[in-house]
Amino acid sequence: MKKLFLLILVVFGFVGQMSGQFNRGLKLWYNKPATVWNEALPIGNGHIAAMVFGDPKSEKLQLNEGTFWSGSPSRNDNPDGAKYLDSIRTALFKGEWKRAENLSNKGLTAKKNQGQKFQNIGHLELKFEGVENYSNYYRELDIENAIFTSTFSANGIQFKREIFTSFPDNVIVIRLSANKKKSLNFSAGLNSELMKDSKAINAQTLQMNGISSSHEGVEGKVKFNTIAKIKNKGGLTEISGNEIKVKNADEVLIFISMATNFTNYNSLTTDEVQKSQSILTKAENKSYKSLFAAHQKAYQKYFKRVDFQLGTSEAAKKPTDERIQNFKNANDPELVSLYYQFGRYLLISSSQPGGQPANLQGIWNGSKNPAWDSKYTININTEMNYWPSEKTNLTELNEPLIQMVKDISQTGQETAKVMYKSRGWVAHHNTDLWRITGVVDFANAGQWPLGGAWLSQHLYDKYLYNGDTEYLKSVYPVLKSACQFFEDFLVPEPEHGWLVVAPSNSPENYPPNHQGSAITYGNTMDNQILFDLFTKTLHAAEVLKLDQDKISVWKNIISKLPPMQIGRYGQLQEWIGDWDNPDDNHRHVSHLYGAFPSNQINAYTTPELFDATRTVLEHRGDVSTGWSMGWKVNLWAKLLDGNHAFKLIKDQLTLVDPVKSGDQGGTYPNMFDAHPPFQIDGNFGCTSGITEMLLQTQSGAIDILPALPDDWKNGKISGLRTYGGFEVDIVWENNKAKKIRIKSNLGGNARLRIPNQMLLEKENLALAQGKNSNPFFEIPEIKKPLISSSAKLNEVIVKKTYMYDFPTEKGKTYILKIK
Ligand code: FUC
Repeated sequence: MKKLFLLILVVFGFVGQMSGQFNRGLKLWYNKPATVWNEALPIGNGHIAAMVFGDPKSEKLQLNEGTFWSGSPSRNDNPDGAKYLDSIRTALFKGEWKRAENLSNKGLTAKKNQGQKFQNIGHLELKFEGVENYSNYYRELDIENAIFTSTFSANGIQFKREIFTSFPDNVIVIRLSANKKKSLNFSAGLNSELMKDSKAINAQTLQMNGISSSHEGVEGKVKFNTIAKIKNKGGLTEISGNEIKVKNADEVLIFISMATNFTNYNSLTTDEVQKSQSILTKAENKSYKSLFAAHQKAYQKYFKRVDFQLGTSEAAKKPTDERIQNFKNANDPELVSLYYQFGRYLLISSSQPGGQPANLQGIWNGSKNPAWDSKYTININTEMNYWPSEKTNLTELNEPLIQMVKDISQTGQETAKVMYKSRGWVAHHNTDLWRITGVVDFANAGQWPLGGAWLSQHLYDKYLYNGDTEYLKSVYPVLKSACQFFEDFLVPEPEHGWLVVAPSNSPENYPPNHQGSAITYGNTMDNQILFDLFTKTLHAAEVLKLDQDKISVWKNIISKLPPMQIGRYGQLQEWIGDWDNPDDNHRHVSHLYGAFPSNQINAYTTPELFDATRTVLEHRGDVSTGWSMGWKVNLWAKLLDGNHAFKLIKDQLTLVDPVKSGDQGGTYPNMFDAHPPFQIDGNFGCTSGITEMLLQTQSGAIDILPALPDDWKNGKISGLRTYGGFEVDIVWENNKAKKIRIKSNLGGNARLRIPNQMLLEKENLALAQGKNSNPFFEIPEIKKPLISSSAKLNEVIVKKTYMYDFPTEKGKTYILKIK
């Protein structure tokens, strides 16, 4: 007892000394308020959200509602598509690239509507009196409890602000307090840069409503209603113009409720005023304590499933922005675990069942004209947003993505028919709230009909984690219909007769010497995605015992897809020809899709392709836009090179000026990923990548610590999920796995690849032999690559590992210990 007491004293004494605050491990904190958006801190519940600035004199909450987008129900298919398709293909197969591009721009690209934009609702501003000369300023975002807090003193009084977005009650709750009665004096107002009506409807209630922008020929019809209700203890409130004045209050609670008239992608029939009022009415009479307790419980249900510790160091005593600034040269392992968990925090806060999927900025956008409309770019960015969801134990958060894919599997049928005379459904490289599926922007970026095929695989992959055939049945029609499109759309190319996607591009890269056109056919990524789509759909049909007649059709298509090719520099070719330029450092590494997120390439069964993947990554270099670096963390992990993956994390955790724009990616002071500008995919990509360094599930086994950097000597992570329904905890010491805990949720063979020998409950383990009998770990059989006679390949040397098999029973937990 005495020892324990001493230990507690030491631990708390030490942490307390650090800053006067306890447990900073899961906090972003600063010693000054935010002056610009990329310093403000995000809170949200997947439906509504805010960026909190924390200025003592003028507190600002920039507000978002997930369904507040420009425009109204709309489509954007180019109706001329079917007339142009054949001539585009003819041009392509003759190598008339520019002509193919011109024809695509004319006949396939949307005529007007290039997709709508996610818009900012506006902001709540609280202007305080008597706090001009403040000191002892501190603000934090506590991601363990999903709450913002700021504290400061002025005139000898200590002030505190606590702000969170309640998950169960769907309101933003603000508590303002001070350690002396009658100290709170401020005025509160709602404002927006959009057309609006903002007023105080009584001395406690502010209301603002407005309508979204018209954009690219689509009339803005999304109406929003925002209510801020002020409840004061002590003092009084009064109307002052469009604002409310609060005088001499002891404590104030403010509730913000927001709603729009959006019902679904083709209807705007919700009564936004009634909805926002009823949300508010349900919440406003609850106590702060009970609101917070319910919020914390709902949030932690997700957040606490994964715990990650890499240890701490002196560097962690500094404010978060300084830590990011110092990261490259300091030993600050705790910043990695914080950044990792921040990614999970962001997904929990921006993607909740019943809401919209996380867009390019999650759910946080301070502008009416955000970059790339803050929509869904589905040639990498939206997919990347959801890379961490299954493996970091957040499976429920996929629901909005699944719903969106189901929606575009409907809207995309007309696109398939009108533009390509094909059955099934298709989506290109963007979609939005209205589920557009046509070609946007210009052919060199937009003419990529694989967006739906890629997204569909997230639906299947969820099944690999949960083994739930009822669930699989519910998404199977989407997969089948995606295949149906390509059954009709694929054409044989003239040289080998391979079935190819034409026209297409390899997202968003230009092959050299192609007349400045990116329009091509048979690109490596397209072939890889289709290989996965048909293979997965085929497996689904087998599991569900459906469409047996389709199996031979799909097998036949798979056999006619182009194989992967290794070009003259030993590189995995991006295109059908050996056209790659080794000096090209384009941010997209589309053809490496086969290595990650797919599992067509790995060290054990496809060493040549593994080596060719590494060659591409070396050619492309490390530093790039935020999301590109996030992808590369995953790729270096898949290449089993933890030190290189860690180098990329250092590149990504480079502080970027919150105001200036540039072309170098990194991290803003508020830990948001900088493309630049802010784009959330980099956050999610890196969280996924760190997981891949510690645990992989795609190479036929559960790979323990496959890419552990030398610097991460000791650590532990718990609650990760793998294919086949396993949940895994790992403790490592001196770069060796010390203890592994595996919970089996589905039963079946557990095959583990581990860097050192281990015992199962003190018993020796059988070394694995042959194919893994667990069907969820099946590695697809791909065609042998074609290799250029000029290519010099390197031998693939993999660190020694031990591969064990042991049978598991559903519901049981197994402990492995170092031998
Ligand atoms: C794609 C990328 C850009 C950016 C945009 C939202 O076009 O090539 O880098 O991420 O999406």
